[in-house]
Amino acid sequence: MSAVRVAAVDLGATSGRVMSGRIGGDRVEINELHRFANGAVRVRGSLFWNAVGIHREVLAGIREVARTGPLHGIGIDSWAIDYGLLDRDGQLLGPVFSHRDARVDGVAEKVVAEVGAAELYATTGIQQLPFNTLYQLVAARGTAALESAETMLLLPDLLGYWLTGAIGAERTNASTTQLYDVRSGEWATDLCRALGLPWGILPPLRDPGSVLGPLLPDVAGELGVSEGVPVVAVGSHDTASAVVGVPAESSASGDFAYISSGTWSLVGLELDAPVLTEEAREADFTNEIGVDGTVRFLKNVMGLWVLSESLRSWSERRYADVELRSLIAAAAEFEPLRTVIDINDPRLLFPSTAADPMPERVAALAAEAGEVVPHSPVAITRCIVDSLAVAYRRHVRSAAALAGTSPQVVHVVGGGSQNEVLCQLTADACGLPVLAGPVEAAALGNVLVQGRALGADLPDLAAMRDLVRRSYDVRRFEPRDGVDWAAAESRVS
Ligand code: LFR
Repeated sequence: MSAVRVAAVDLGATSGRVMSGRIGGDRVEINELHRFANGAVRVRGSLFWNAVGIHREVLAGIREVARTGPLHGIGIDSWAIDYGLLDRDGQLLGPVFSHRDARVDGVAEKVVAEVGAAELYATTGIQQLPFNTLYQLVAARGTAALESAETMLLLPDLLGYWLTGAIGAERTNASTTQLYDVRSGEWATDLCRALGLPWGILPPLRDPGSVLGPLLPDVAGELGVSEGVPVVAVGSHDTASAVVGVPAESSASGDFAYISSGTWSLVGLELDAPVLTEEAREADFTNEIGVDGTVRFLKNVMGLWVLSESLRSWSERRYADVELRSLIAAAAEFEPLRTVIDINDPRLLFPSTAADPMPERVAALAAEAGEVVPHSPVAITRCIVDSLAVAYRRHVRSAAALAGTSPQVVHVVGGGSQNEVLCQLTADACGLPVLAGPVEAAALGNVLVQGRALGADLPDLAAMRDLVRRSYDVRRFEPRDGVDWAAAESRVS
């Protein structure tokens, strides 16, 4: 068939991007045509996303893709978990909360006391993150917005609704909410009932690759594009799209480990069935749904957030020489594993503020753990990358043990794949080769799933990954000896 050209919207916590993606001539190509800054905004003590502003930027990006060539489809992926509520007229009911808002403090513990951790895991198979949609909804119980809500839409579904008028919940993202029954593939309505949540607000599920519908006539008019342009449900969870874009040679269950590395690091395996054992629950692994019915068996690791929030804090305090590249370069020369901390400590979750800066939190965690306390930006940066590598080692190994597989390679995709120092440390820590890239794996996954829906000959994930391998180079990092990572791991509880 002739080439397919689509708009891929990929939204991250700190930036949004709209790419043109083209599949044709045995290659997939993407071009970033629009990028905008994103971030949560604090209003009267709460943290919100500017959803309407994001919609405006999405429109600007699609317009740019349409201006520069044919437009056959549109797909949207973003971070997971956060949602908007619609009233019975289909209007947004209040602002969209960020999962880093403190309203969820203590809620998970209450829910676990009510329904039991084992029951919760047996149904949903989801890691206990304090901000899961389930806990956000429980925190919102009794609020005017939740009481008058007709529909809950996760962010990419909300943006898709504004483009097409179609209501639904794309499955890869729905599976992250802890409101989804991973065994039956339906919403966990019994769990909602038990917690007094209005389960009727959960919209019908849809599969990645299905079509939401054509653009609404007024949207098409505003964009100056044909009304027939379809919006395709891609793996709308950015991690699901990123895993599609992993250039693995074998797509057999559990054959490769991946780290989708950005604000968060998602560390795990692609499997063909969930792992819901007691051991998996104790290790607190998540079973999210991937494209084509796969399971993303992974662990959320706090990721480069800790470093980017530290950088923000230093630059607000006008420290000299806190530019990322030079800090990372200096950190590479710094004493290895001098300080390691539990990089998933919940105290690192919330944005850095002048009153409670991120670098000081890192230092406090080190002090609490009896580690050498890092003070300088270089020492703190080294502590963060070492601690990330220790976490990657632990989770790659336990994912493999829990799933009974032995991956021989770790693919690192996303923005963090450009951090060569961290990639090398990851190879060293895991004792496995790291293949780094592509940076834009999520956008590629988005384009590939759209491409297939629009007729490209990509029968399965293996075919999609072949195309990525043919189109993008990866960098290989071999594991080096000489540092005792096992001992470092045992220093972190
Ligand atoms: C990554 C990600 C993670 C999710 C976190 C919060 O961008 O989507 O998978 O746990 O953001 O939504």
